Amino acid sequence: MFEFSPSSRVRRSPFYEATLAEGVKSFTPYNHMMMPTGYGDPEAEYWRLIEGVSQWDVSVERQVELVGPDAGRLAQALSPRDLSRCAVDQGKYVALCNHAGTLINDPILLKLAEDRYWLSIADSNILFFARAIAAERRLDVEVLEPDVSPMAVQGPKAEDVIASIFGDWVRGLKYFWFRAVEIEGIPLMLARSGWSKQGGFELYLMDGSKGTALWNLVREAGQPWDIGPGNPNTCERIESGLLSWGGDTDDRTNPFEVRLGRYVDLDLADDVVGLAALRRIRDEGPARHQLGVILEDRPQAPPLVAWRDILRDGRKVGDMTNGVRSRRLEAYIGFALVSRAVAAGETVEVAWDGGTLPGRLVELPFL
Ligand code: THG
Repeated sequence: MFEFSPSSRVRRSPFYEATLAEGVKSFTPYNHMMMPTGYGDPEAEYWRLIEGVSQWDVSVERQVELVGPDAGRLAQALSPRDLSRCAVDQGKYVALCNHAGTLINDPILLKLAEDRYWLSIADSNILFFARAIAAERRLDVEVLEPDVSPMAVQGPKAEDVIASIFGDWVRGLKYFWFRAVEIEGIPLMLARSGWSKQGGFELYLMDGSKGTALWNLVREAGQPWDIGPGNPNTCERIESGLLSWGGDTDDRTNPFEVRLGRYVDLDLADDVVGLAALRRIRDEGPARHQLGVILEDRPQAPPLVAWRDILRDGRKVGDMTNGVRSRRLEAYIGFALVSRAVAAGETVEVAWDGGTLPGRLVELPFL
């Protein structure tokens, strides 16, 4: 094997030292940082998320902060989702698009104040994009990346752990809502969110020098519930139907193709970036849609690392964009981004080892 060359272009997480101490075994690059992807026991890490509580370094989910008198105007210009009723302390999932209506990121938007927002982004450069839109429109707003690094606490026991640290009020926190808190001198934003369907919270650390302190505080508080390290879990997120931007999307994917149409409000003003294109796509009908695919007679095959052709009657109708052996379904499953001429219930062929395997299309999510 080869080694990873450290560089100042690839930034360290504030939780880096803590994850080393936990025995992290692998990383993946994301937003010019390294995200932990395993601690050496995938089986235990999966079941800890499904049945217990898991602690994740997701500092790679960087924040793009919009601050100033026109922050709200810029947030709405970037978001084809109506933000007019988004309250301070509320978050919303948004499908950021370019002028062609192509999905360029799928962040959680957090409204911190009337003049201050964070976009908690997936793996693409929204800082440059937001600055360009702001400048072209002569908006009075600053766009910057603040010193903010999320840690996720996920799983059915996450609420007990977080309540034991911050108090029982956290049990009443609504999905994607958040509150500023401080614990042992560590400033953070506590949100109910996270990239799993097992429930949980995200702690947005607002002082990068306190990463180890925060990690250890949560780790200690979680001991009664057997907390342990984990990371965004490929198997769980595929079972749960969560989108991975850049993994399940390509350079022509629009929100309607990947089940994000319900976050697009076509009645918004024309100056929302991409809205005209999105109206046209809606009228014409998107080319593809996203389904699940189950490879019945397979495999202990490893997770997919590249898209595979999906065929019907020998002709390509789309792509399998991810794949994993589901531990709960005991089958090999993945997402299919396929022509709308193909529907759930149909059988297709998936390109595999020079031949094909039969696959059954189903609606998402699997579980
Ligand atoms: N947390 C934070 N930042 C993030 C992510 C996160 N940035 C990158 C990436 N994840 C953004 N993408 C997603 C994708 C899906 C969800 C959250 C962020 C998600 N979706 C739910 C669903 O699809 O069922 C709920 C959507 C809804 O009800 O509005 O949670 O995880 N900080």
